[in-house]
Amino acid sequence: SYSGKSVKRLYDDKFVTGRSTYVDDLKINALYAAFVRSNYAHAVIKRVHKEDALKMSGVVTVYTGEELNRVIKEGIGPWTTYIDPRPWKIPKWRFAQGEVKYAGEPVAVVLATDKYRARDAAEAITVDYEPVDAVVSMEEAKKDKVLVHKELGTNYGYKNDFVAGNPEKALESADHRKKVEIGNRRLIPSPMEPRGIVASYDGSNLSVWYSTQIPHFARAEFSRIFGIPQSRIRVVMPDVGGGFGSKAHIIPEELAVIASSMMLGKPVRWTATRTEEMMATNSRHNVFRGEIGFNNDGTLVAINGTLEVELGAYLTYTEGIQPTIIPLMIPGPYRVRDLKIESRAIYTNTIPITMYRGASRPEATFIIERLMSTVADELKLDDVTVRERNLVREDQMPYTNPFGLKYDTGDYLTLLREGVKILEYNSMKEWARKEREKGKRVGVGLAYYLEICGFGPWEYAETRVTEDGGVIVAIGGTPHGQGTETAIAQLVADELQVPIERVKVIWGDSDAIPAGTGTYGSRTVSIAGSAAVTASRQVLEKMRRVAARAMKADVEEIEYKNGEFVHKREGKKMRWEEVSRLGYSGKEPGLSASVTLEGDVTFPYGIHMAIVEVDEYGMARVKEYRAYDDIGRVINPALAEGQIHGGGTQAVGQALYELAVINENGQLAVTYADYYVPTAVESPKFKSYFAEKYHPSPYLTKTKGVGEAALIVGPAVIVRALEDATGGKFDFTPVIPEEILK
Ligand code: MCN
Ligand code: MO
Repeated sequence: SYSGKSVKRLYDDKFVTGRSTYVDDLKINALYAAFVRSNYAHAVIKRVHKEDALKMSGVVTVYTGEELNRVIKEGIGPWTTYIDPRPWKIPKWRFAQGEVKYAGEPVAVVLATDKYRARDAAEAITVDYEPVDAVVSMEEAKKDKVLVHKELGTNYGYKNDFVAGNPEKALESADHRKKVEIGNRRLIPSPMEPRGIVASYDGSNLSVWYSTQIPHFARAEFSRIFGIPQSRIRVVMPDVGGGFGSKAHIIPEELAVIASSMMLGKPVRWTATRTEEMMATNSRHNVFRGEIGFNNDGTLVAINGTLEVELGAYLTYTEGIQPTIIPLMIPGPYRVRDLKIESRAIYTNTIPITMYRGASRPEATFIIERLMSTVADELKLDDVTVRERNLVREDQMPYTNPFGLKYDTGDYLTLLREGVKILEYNSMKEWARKEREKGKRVGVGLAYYLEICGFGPWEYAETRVTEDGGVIVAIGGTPHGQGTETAIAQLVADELQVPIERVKVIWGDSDAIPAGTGTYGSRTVSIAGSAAVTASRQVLEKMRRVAARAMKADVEEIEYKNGEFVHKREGKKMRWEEVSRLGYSGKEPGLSASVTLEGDVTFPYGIHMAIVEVDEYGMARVKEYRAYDDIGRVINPALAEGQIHGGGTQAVGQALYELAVINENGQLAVTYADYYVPTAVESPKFKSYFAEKYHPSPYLTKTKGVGEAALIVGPAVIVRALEDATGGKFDFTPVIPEEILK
C-alpha cells in the first residue's frame, strides 16, 4: 500500500525545472493594470488628474471608483461559511470612491498595453487629497474619538464576551493571582508568488485566472459582487506559489481588474509587485490583557481578560474568524474551566488585516502557553510539570472544552511524557545550562499545542475511471505547495488497488470541478481525502456491477482484489482494464462518482522544542527545532515532515525577525531590507517525529491536519527558549534584538 510511505511528490518536475505556470506566466493577450495608491491614511479624494497619463503612449484608459463601482455592485463580504455576521459592524468595502481609509489603498487603475507603461502612467497621475483625522493605532481607535467609518458610529467591529464558569470567584479563591499582557505584532504575508489575476470578460462569460486558495468561493463572490450567474463564471487557479492563508480573501485591486475587463471587453491582468504585496494585506496584530489565578500545585484555575484584534481599515473575508476562534481555543489542551475573554475587534486606518499562518490557533496557543510558562516561573516549577498538572486526562476524552468545543481524540499526557524523552528535552536543557556557565547564551524551550483544524463544512471529490483504466480524481481542495495531491493519490491508489502512476489528481478549475471549499485550516487531506476515498468506493461498486453483468453473476458474487474482478463461485476473472473498457460500451452508466462529503473539525496536538542562541548584538538564531506530534494517521511522512519544516521556519520569523512597522502617519515603514523573512540560512536544523500510536480523527482517512502545526506552536516554543538563553521575559512577538539586549 502507498499510504504511510514517503511517496515522492507527483507533479514536481515542472517546479524544480522552472516550467511551472503561475498567473504571471500565462500567455494571454491582455492589458496591464497598475494602481495609483494613497499616501494618506485617511483623506477625502478631491480630484484625480488623469490627463497626463491618458496622453502617454500605450495607455488605454484610467478608472477611478466612480466608474469601477458601477460594475462592482456589492461590497467585499464576511466569510459567511465561518462567520456569523450578526454581531459584526461591517462597512461596505468596494473600490475607494470619494475617500481613502488607509495608506496604500488604491485610488485609480491605469490600463495600458504593457506593465511598464501602466506603471509609468500611474506615476504620472496626481491626486488632490484633503487629509482628515486618521486613527492608526488600536489604542487610539479604542477611544472612538476619530472614526474610521463614520456610518458605524464606532471603531469596534466586534464585541462579544466568552464566559465559562465563574472566573471572578475562581480568581478570588486561587492561591495566586497574576496580571498578564501577551500579544503578537503585525506581520506581512510574503508568499513566494505575489498576488496575481487575469480577468477576461467576453461579453457573455467571465474567466478569471487567479492566484488563490479558494477558486469556488471566489466564483461565488464574483457572482454576487458583479451580478453574473455562477454558471457563467470560470475561476482557474494555475500553479500557486503559496499563500499560508493570505490568498483566501479577495481585495479591491482584484475587483478592479475584473471590473476593467468587463467595461473594456478585453482581458486585463495584474501581478502585484513586492511592495504592492506588502500593502495589499497585513496580518496578526492582537493583544490579550488580563489576570490569571493558579494554585500552589501549578494548576491554572482562572483566566479573565480582554482580547483585542486589529482589523485595519476593512473587514477582510477571513479576519472575522479571529475574535471568535482565538477565545474558543485559549483553554487549549488544559483543564481550566473558569474563563472570561472579552473579545474585541477594532478598525484602524491601516492596511486591512487578514488571516495568515494558521490564523487564530497561533494566537490562542501563544497566549495559553505563555500563561503556562508564567505559572511555572512564578512557582519555580518546570514547564513540563506545570503542563502535566493541567492537561486534560485521557479518561476525560472526548472532552468538551469550557466554550463547548468537543476535542475528538487524544492522550495529551502520554504524548507529553513520550515527547520529553524523544526530543531529549531534559538532557538538552542540562546541556544549555552548562553552556551558559561557560558564558554562551543558549537556551532550550518547549511548548505544547492543541490545534483545531480539518474544518468542514464539506468538500467535493469526483473519481473517474477512464476507458483505459486510468483514474482521474477531481478535488475541491486546492493544494498550493503542500503536496496534498500526492497524499490523495496515495489514498485513492490504495482504495482502488491500482498503481499510483495511473492516478491523476486535478483541482482548481471551477469548470472542471463543479464545487469546492478550498485549502486552508489544514483540512485537505482529511476532508478532500475522505471525499476522494468515498467517491472511489462508489466507482469501484459500479465496476463490480459492470463485471457482474459481463460474467453473468450477481454483484455479491464478484470480489475485487489487486486489479482483478473475480467470480467467487466459478473462479472466472476480469482485469481492471477490461472492466473499464466495458464501462464505456454505451450500455453502462459510466464510471464516475462524485460526492460532497460533510466534515467536522479535528484536534491534532503535540510538543515542540527549540534550541536558541543569542549573539553579542542581540541577534537570536534558532539552531535546532524538534517536533513530536499526534496528527492521526500519517499518509505521507515526508510531506508531513516538510510541513513541520516550513511551519517551523515561519515560526522563526514570527518569533524573532518579522515586524511590520506602521509609522505615525499610518504608512508601512518597512521594506524587505528590514522586514526580515527567514531564508534557508536562518532556518533551524529539524527533527520531526509523529506518534506511532496515533489517535485517529473521525474522518475516513483517520488523519488530522499538520499543515500549520509548527507555526501554531513555534512562536511560543522559540520565545521560551530565548527566555532560557537570556533570563529575560518576553510576551510579544517578534522579540527583536533591541528587546533582547535590554
Ligand atoms: N499530511 C499527511 N498526513 C496527515 C496530515 C497531512 O501526510 N495526517 C500531509 C498532506 O498530505 C499534505 C500536508 O501534510 O501534504 C498538509 O496537509 P493538511 O494538514 O491536510 O493541510 P492542507 O493540505 O489543508 O494545507 C493547508 C495548510 C494551511 S492551512 C496553511 S496556512 C499552509 C500549509 O498548509 N499553507 C501552505 N502548508 C503550506 N505549505 C506550502 N508549501 N504553502 C502554503 O501556502
Ligand atoms: Mo491556514
